[in-house]
Amino acid sequence: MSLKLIYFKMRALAEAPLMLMHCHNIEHEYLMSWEHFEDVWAKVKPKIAFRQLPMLEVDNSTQICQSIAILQFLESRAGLAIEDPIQAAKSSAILQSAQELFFPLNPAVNFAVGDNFISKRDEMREMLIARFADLSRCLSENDARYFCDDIPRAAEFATFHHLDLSKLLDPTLISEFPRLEMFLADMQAIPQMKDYLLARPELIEVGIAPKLVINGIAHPTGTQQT
Ligand SMILES: N[C@@H](CCC(=O)N[C@@H](CS)C(=O)NCC(=O)O)C(=O)O
Repeated sequence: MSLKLIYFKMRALAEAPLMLMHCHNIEHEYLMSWEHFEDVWAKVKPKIAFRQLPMLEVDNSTQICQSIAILQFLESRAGLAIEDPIQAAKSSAILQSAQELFFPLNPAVNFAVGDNFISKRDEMREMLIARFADLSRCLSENDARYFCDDIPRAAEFATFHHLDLSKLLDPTLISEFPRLEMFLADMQAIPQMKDYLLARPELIEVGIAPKLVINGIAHPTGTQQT
């Protein structure tokens, strides 16, 4: 089965699928929208099921959109799906709750600058702290390393991404939650995760002029080829 994940120059909704594929040895290609479609986003957008990316293309034919659907498909592909319906529902609830952190956290870190960045950061603080407290409580409720057991699944990769990204918004937020810090450390200690985090494009100049450093060249974040 061939898998192509299509996205843009952003550190956002492709992170969790990429981490899951790296950590669970799922072969894949990661392509920018303009590489895959050979056209500008404005022309591609109307042809995509929900007019947004990421999208996972399976065997050059089936297109899976919506990041949660992509993650759940990859989870099942990796043989990670939880059989017990109660545990599966719990894991799904955590995945959805983590993904709700996407907005406004991810756009702010990837795109907001100057006073706009500062005001967005301050406005979302209370919401982030409340959701971080929820996630921390879910982790503390069992004796396992992660939310259900000691296996990192979609819920864990999505949570990792948003918590990790929050450090670029305000590194003090996460430091109020030692259980979440421990979770991040456990995830970072997974050998393939370490490799992925070291190799991925660095996101620089957050809040000033955000750029991703791809193959040594700093590119402004966005949906356009540069
Ligand atoms: N609910 C969607 C949200 C996808 C989304 O917001 N994608 C943004 C990039 S992060 C996008 O495609 N932006 C370009 C556009 O809307 O034209 C998901 O989880 O996949």
